[in-house]
Parts: sequence; structure tokens; C-alpha cells
Amino acid sequence: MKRIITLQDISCVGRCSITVALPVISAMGVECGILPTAVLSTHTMFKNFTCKDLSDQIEPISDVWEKEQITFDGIYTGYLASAEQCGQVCRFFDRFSNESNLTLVDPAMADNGKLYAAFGEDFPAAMAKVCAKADVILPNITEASLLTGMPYKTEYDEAYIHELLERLLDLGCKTAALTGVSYEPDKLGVAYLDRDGKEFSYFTRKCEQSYHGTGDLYAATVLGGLMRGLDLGESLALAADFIVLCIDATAASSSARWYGVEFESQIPQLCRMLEERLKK
Ligand code: PXL
Repeated sequence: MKRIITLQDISCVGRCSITVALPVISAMGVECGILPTAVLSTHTMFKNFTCKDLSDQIEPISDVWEKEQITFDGIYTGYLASAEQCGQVCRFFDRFSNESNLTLVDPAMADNGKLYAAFGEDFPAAMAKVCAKADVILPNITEASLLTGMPYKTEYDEAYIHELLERLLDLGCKTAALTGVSYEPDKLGVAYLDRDGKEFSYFTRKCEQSYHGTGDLYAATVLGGLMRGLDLGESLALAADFIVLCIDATAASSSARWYGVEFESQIPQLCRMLEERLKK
């Protein structure tokens, strides 16, 4: 069984980061180790929240893993607590990434044109350095514009998306995949470009509702697919189909917006969809 390590926060309530990555990646048949980078009462979209930064644990934990010769088939990072912590995560990549494992960076820091509340203006540049270490990065359009300095647009054409992808590759990653891409009012999807010039896109029906933590759920599912041997396009498509199921399953709930998508009920279906894709 493949083993991955994910570096992101524990938001105790609110379905994001590690509370999403662990159940989803485990259900997909991949061992999911965690390196919690901070503990929060909830994610930072709630009006009140506590945050205990665990940056000082990253190095001692890494030291012991190295001594114990623990290795990872995948390294996956999500929300990071500060610009300084981004530097520590870069060092983690230097120690644990190699030719035979896969690194996925979800630069979870912004949405709908705005940086998350907890971050200062220096954060995107620090996250860009984390992206430089990755095989695959998975920003949304807001994050991509902050990482590249390109303008954030809500109305755009394929040329804008292509240029964003090219500029993301300039950061140093091997493949840039952009989420939340839409060229038609009722379709939403993902587009990727890699260093060899390979392009891919996949679209699903656009759901009306939007829930916090969906990006985390998407990234965790993509990583699970990659670790099980799907290629990137198949993993991105599987994750997109799963998100649509989860959003549909959540739509009946009135308090859901800040509590995240009710992915739990859709895990059996995710496992079935994964097995079907693996058979092909
Ligand atoms: O879903 C991204 C995320 C993860 N973790 C924390 C957050 C957010 C987004 O706001 O606040 C703590």
C-alpha cells in the first residue's frame, strides 16, 4: 500500500484540511500520514477562531522520520499557517521529496478574488516558493493570479487560462492544474498544462451551491487517484465527479455553508468510481 504524508492544519470542526484528507485518502486505499502544521478551533471563515501554530514541530518530527528512514510515496500540502511556515515546508520537500515520489501542492490561500483573512500581503510570494518544489500544483483562479501577479478575472477566455497556466509553470512546478475554470455558464472544470506542453481539461455540470473546504476535498481526491495509479487527467476527472456528488448530497442542508460538504455519505460511491476507472 502506498503511504503519503500531508502537511496542513487540523481545523477541529468545519470539514477542511486534515479532517477531509485523512478519511478520503484512507478510503481510497492509501495510507495517510499527517504532519499537522497548526490546530484551529475551526477554519478561519468562522467569525471567531483559535490558532495554535505548530511550526516548531516540523523540524523535530522530520529529524525523527529521517532517522527512522521513513519514506513517502506522496507529499501533499494544503493550507499553511504563515509565510515562515512556507519556508519550513520548502525544507521538508528538500529532505523528503525524490525522483520516485510525487509532490502535490494545493496553495490554499484565497478564493473569490480575495486572500484568506489570516494572511498578510507577503504570503503569496512565500507560497510561490512552495509551488516551485511541486510536481503538481492545484490553485484556483484567485490563487493563480496572486501567485503569478496576473490580473484576477471573473470573465475570461481560453487564452487567459492558458497564460495563467504558463505563468504558473514559470514558478518551477512540473504541472499546473487550475480549478474553477468555466467557459460556459452551466459548466465548471479544471485545466492543466505540463512542462512538455501537454494540455488537458475536464468539465462537469456547475452546481449552484458553494461550500467551504471544497478545494481541500478536491485536492485530497486527486492525490488518492494519483497514488492508486490513475494518471493526472483521470484523477482530476474522478475528483470533479466526486465533488458534484458531494455538493448535491449537501444541498438539502441549510447550515452547511461553513461546515463543508457532506462527503461522508458519498465515500462508497467514490470507491466504486475509483475501482471502475482502475479497471479500464
Ligand atoms: O479550506 C482551506 C482552509 C484550510 N484550513 C484553514 C482555513 C481554510 C480556508 O479558509 O481557514 C484553517
